Amino acid sequence: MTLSPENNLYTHLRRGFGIDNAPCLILPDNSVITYGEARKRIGQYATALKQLGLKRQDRVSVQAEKSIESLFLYLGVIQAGGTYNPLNTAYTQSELEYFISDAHPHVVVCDPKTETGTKEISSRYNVKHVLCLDNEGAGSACDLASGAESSDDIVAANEDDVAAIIYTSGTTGRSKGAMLSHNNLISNARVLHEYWQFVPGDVLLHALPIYHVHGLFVACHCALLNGSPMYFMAKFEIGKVLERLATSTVMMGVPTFYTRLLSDDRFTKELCANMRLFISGSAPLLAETHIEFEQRTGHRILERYGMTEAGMVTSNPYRGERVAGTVGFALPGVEARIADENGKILKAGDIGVLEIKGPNVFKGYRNMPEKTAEEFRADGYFITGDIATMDEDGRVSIVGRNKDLIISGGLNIYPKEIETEIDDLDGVTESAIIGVPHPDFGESVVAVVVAKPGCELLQNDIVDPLNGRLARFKLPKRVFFVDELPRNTMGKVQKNILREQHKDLFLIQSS
Ligand code: MCA
Ligand code: AMP
Repeated sequence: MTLSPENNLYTHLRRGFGIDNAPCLILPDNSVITYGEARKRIGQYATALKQLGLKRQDRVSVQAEKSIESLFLYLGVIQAGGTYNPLNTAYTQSELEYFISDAHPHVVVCDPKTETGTKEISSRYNVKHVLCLDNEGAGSACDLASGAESSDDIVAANEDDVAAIIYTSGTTGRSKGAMLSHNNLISNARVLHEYWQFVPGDVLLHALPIYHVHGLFVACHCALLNGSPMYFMAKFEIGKVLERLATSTVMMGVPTFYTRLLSDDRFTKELCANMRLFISGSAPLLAETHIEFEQRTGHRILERYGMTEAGMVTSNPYRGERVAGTVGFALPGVEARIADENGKILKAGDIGVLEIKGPNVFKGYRNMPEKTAEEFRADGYFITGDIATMDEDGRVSIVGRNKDLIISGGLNIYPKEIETEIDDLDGVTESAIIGVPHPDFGESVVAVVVAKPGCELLQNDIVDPLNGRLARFKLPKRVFFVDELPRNTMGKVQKNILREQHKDLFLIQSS
């Protein structure tokens, strides 16, 4: 293992950067940040962080809205050899406390609105510096960078130094910090850039959040490696996305982006004339969405599959058949197999758990060596927890999940975390959280609650106390009260029965 700037992710991204006056980011008001300006600004963040004493692999935890400054901050952390830890802006202060206690960051960057609370939490964990960035990219972090000299020096790294920690919710209630190395991110970025055939002239429409693998790594790294401009939007707003489509060539999105586009009459084939690629992932894309999209636009959405722990794993081909309801083939360098629960490898066509191996697979969960070990086979394959099948040619279809997980609008929600909070409420005996089909979010959260005898509870008695403890996207959209939960002979709650009972809840309401 050698320490070298060559092993730093930023070295590779910067080699892809366009010439200094080429556009890098195009903002909603049409102002343009060039690659030269971006490089200079990133170099200022790198210097500022080093002046704060940031050392190789020190963590910088960031809970800030998407802006050009938060993107430059990310790249500045990488250039400075630090470890970037983005946090969903919807997380509450009580959720934030856990992340700070676990990541033990050197620097925390938050929104000015939460500065007081974040400083209080940070002081309990000896965080050295708390800085701010607002949704316009203004604040003390930005000021600090503005006052620093820009440097082009890239800090030497080992290829398995941790470049990023991304928290994924845990099935036991505690979130796990997936540690992604420089090499994990470099290898995945390179493969995707080539597999999806990025070409000069590409323009990426970027409407995803940048606190997750999809928006931060998959989307930004492809564009930066290609030296392409990105239409950089704070969030997915249908009107703004429609405005930019005519001059974009590539869009990446969660299935909700595509269903929202389809439900808008202004979304036409003509508007997509310049587009070469629509990519979907993070949650299953319904085959009917794929078909309707092709009928409306002539484009076949390219569906791919990935996870925080491994970046992108499989993809439908760029040229060749993109089959609705499948996630395509293991990406070059990635090995995939289907196994039963004991690890016995199954044959083509059988249904089992998808296991994967490759340079994209993470180093482990921070501070959780046992949990990490449980999720790997002895021969190094990572057990994804997704139920899948693979045909003779290696094409993979995801058919379910072996983990109790809800994916709502591309965001993962672990029922256990919500059940634990509800079960603690006065008047509650127990609860079950299920995901049911939802026309906009794909799946939506529903609570089924057993009240204590004699307790009359209403939906608000359950949802209101969770507000402030859990991010709002996790809150149940509906609550049902029952006398008892259905259980099998082993005493396990039969969530499949509850899901079946409520499967039309949102579909009927919306029609
Ligand atoms: C917002 N809300 C949600 C969600 N988002 N509720 C359930 N599920 C959601 N995903 C709630 C808010 O709490 C709020 O409720 C209300 O909806 C409006 O909030 P707003 O922010 O205006 O919502 P939106 O703009 O309509 O956002 C929906 C969205 C967004 C565009 C689907 O959630 C989104 O951009 N999702 C993408 C997430 C993503 O990047 N996932 C990739 C993870 P209230 O009013 O009650 O407060 S990476 C990954 O999964 C792997 C690696 C992979 O394969 O990619
Ligand atoms: P995350 O933990 O946020 O990284 O989410 C990863 C999970 O999202 C995977 O384990 C899958 O369950 C799911 N996922 C991602 N892409 C797809 C897809 N194209 N089809 C079905 N599920 C997907």
